Amino acid sequence: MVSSATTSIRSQQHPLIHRLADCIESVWQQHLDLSPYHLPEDLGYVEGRLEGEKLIIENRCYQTPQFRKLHMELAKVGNVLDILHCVMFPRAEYVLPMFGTDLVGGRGQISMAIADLSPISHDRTLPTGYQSDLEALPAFQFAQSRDLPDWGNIFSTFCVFGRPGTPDEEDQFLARVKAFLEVHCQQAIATSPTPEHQAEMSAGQAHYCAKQQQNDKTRRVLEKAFGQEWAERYMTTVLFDRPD
Ligand code: BLA
Repeated sequence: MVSSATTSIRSQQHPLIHRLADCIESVWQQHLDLSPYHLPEDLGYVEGRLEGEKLIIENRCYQTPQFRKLHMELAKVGNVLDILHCVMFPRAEYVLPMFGTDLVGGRGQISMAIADLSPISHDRTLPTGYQSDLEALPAFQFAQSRDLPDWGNIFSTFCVFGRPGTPDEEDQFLARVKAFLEVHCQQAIATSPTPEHQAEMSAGQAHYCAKQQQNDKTRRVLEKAFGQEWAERYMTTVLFDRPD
């Protein structure tokens, strides 16, 4: 296993992943006041092997006044698997939902794409500003949509989940994620901190992370390449760490 700084692997990934990675960073830069967020030294850039193929993981991480961590991960297993994973973790003093997206593809085709703004407040509803902004977006679901696994009851009714079947659906998915990000950034910067909600939001975020840690498909890829202990550490400290 080697760790080092490197240039982005997105130029070697599926075009939809490359475009989404660029889109996420440009919306963040345009709307938010980004500061560096330091991951554990050995987990920023990681190489391993999976079934004879080289696995590369590249992480980008920032923090802002509203978000304790903005994390985007790009991963590549030879030419067989391309992954984009991104989560925006709010600071618990802010009543904000969790943004998350995950794209999995390989051999020129995206097989699964998901994006959501997931409520984590006690009543499991999105703040009213989000609700009205999201309801105003044009309807969109993949023609090949999928049912969520059991742990996926954390996602909202606005969740988009399935397989993009055409270039047009890829474009629509990209536009939807961009709209989620823009709504999220605009709502977040207009939100004032309310320390009285801190315990509730912290518990909600911990619950979201605990559910995501139940994703056996992610865990299996990481376990096969790096072993069980490493996968557990990575899932609980980098992908879905709970707030303090
Ligand atoms: C599914 N995630 C998957 C799959 C793989 C990964 C291989 C199966 C694809 C399929 O069913 O077609 C792998 N994802 C990874 C790996 C990483 C990763 C290795 O991020 C990181 C190194 N997952 C998230 C986030 C969401 C998410 C933020 O990381 C949602 C906001 C969802 N991924 C998600 C869901 C599935 C999935 C719902 C389908 C799970 C299932 O069908 O059981």
